[in-house]
Amino acid sequence: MSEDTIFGKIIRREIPADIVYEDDLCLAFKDVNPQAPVHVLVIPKKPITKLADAESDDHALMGHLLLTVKRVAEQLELTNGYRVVINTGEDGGQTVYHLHLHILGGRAMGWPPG
Ligand code: DGP
Repeated sequence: MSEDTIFGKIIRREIPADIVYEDDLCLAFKDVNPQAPVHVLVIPKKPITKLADAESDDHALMGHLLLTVKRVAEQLELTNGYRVVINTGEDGGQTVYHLHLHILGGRAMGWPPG
């Protein structure tokens, strides 16, 4: 489990966020520093620090997060495609240590990533 983060405060509604989807297990909200016309984060309510710390008990939750990405992308009408990113640890460029999946869309993405 992680230390509390800014995302924990968003889950508890202690700070505002532009929430686009919520269910019992996860929350999706707009990134405060968007890198594309559509940039949404999907996070588990369980405070898993990072992908590398997910455990076998989290199997169903991890699948739920991916299917939630699909659901939110449909809701946001990203019919031409989108990119899903999980930054993990220091070299992965992770800055908030509460697992999150970035959904980036609304423009063509480049490759390789920086
Ligand atoms: P990462 O670098 O993968 O850890 O991405 C963290 C993302 O979280 C980054 O794109 C900016 C976003 N972020 C940080 N603080 C806040 C916040 O308070 N509100 C929202 N909506 N997004 C935040």
